[in-house]
Amino acid sequence: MKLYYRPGSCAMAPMVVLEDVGADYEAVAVSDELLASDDYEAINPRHQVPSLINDDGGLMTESVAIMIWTANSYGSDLIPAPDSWDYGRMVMCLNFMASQEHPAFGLHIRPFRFHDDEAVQADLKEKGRQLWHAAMTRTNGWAEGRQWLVGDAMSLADVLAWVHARWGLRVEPKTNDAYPALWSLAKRVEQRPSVGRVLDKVGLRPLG
Ligand SMILES: N[C@@H](CCC(=O)N[C@@H](CS)C(=O)NCC(=O)O)C(=O)O
Repeated sequence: MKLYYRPGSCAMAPMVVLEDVGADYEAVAVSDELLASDDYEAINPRHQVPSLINDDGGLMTESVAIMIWTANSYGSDLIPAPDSWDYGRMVMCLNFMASQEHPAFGLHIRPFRFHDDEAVQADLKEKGRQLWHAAMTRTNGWAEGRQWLVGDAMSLADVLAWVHARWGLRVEPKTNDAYPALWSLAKRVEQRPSVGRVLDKVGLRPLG
């Protein structure tokens, strides 16, 4: 299998799961040139990561789908039993982060993709910042007073929350100042050996 990723991106979340279950996969770093290329468009028409190609040439995109498929296929303690309340809560967290936090972050860091006028872009950037904080406030609330977002054990939800907590270092006020519960959770996630291996592979430093 091949996982196409960019360092720091949402693709690090499925990469952690592949690494954690010991899957036989190749991590392919996608440069700006490859991302924009026709070759990559054939893999991912939206020119985004992650993209997972399986050994039969099958394609899966969407971080959450790849995480859930990997955890279920290989067996993982990062995914609760499918008939449990915790499973539903885990999907709730994943879906919320992917559908609310992620687009808000995109609007904040790349407002130029949404409008050509620079004055409008400045407004959109600020709106993205506000939407990001509204979503992060909710996720941080789920983390308050707990070790993990769901139940008593680390799950896929914590892995994606870790990626987003790192993104929040690029939004004012930053995660470490504004969201102490999420910040502590992100640092706990980094104690997992598979997460350390992914940071090494993609060339990023652990959180201080
Ligand atoms: N809904 C998709 C979003 C994928 C996405 O936005 N990927 C970003 C990285 S986090 C990307 O490839 N950005 C490159 C670009 O848009 O130029 C998912 O969760 O996998």
